[in-house]
Amino acid sequence: MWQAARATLDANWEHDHTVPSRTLYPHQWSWDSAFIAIGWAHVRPERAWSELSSLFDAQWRDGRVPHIVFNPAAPGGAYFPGPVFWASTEVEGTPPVATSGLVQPPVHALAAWHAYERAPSPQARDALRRLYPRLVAQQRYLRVHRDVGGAGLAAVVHPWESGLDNSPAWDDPLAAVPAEASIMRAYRRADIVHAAAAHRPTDLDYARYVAVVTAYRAAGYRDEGLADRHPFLVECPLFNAAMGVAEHALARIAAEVDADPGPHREHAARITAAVVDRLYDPVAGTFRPRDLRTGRLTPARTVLGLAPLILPDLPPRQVEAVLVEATSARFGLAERMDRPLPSHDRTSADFEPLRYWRGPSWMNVDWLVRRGLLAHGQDRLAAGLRASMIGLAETAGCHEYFHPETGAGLGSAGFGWTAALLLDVLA
Ligand code: 9WN
Repeated sequence: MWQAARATLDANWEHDHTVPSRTLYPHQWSWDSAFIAIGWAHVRPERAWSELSSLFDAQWRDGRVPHIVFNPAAPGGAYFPGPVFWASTEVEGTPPVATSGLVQPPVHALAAWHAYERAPSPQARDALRRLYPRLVAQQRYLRVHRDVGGAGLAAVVHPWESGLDNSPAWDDPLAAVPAEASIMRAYRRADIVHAAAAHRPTDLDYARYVAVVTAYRAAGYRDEGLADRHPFLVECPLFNAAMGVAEHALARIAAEVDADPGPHREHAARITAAVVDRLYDPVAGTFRPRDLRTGRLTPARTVLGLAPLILPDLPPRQVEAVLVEATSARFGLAERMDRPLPSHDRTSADFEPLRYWRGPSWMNVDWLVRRGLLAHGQDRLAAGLRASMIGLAETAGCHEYFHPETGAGLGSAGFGWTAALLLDVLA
């Protein structure tokens, strides 16, 4: 399995970064690169640093790290929406390379710290030192420009920013986005050439995705005044938990590169308090995204609700609640798991075992939840989840996602973060 995972990373390596998959995703993706760097640290540490630094070379002047960095050598039309659609190079303060204008969950500081811990060396410390101010700028962008709700959390302005694109968590806020027929006719999806349409978001989802980007792009991807004009604004538990964990990781990195960890500890404490205050639903006993257009928590109970467990300073009451939710019939976490961890409540009527983030099991979410379990001393549950992750790859290979009942491989074969995180749990 180690060799197969390593071979997958090698096959997806592209001069200075790793593509998520050769078929579906021929460019560089932001949070994929973070997870992938953790895997590279085990086998070729210099590639872990190349992975992260090539991504941050595309950082915008305002600090945002784009969710896609386009490879100019990839064939045009290989991915939709491509560079022409985003038109990033027409915007001031952007790098010469074409990128998207959105971000993804900020798991990069955590990844950089893990990559360093797994393969410490003078070269790695230099790479960490160079990355540190860029990671700080990434956090500052989210803290300052994206605090649309004014409570110390970052808002995502598009479902793609959550990384869990078509999660049922976004159904309510997305339903309010107009998706005119004209938009639906103006583009051709590339994803359903490579993957079964039944395993991907629907055409209506795509129409709305395009409509939301179009609104953001029309405003030059500026964040001022989002609350008054933008059709999709949500505070996501996973995204904000990642932002909090990033500050914990930055405190450790700061200590290693002779910077001051103090401000990072302060930011971390504030983010955890805001995640609990804004996103914890005491009635349901889980975390939910807050829709800033309505002010309400969104109704679906998805795996996003478990993500705040990665915060090492999550208060005991919320830790307990997440454990109850995770071990319930909805998610089935156990010391011996009989089925994989699903991305959505498997008892819910809209659970779809084949469709992307609406049911299937994903290795990166497993890895984050496992980290959270370890952070809170739940070693036996963490071991159960680790065994489940290994079992998935053992039977199905390094697929993009997995059937949440049978464990069959779904989406793209030879998927980067599956291989990388498998290496990490095997090590
Ligand atoms: C849109 C690359 C990315 C992941 C996301 C996943 C999927 C893209 C798409 O693929 O999103 O960003 O085209 O579906 O949802 O989490 O980073 O692997």
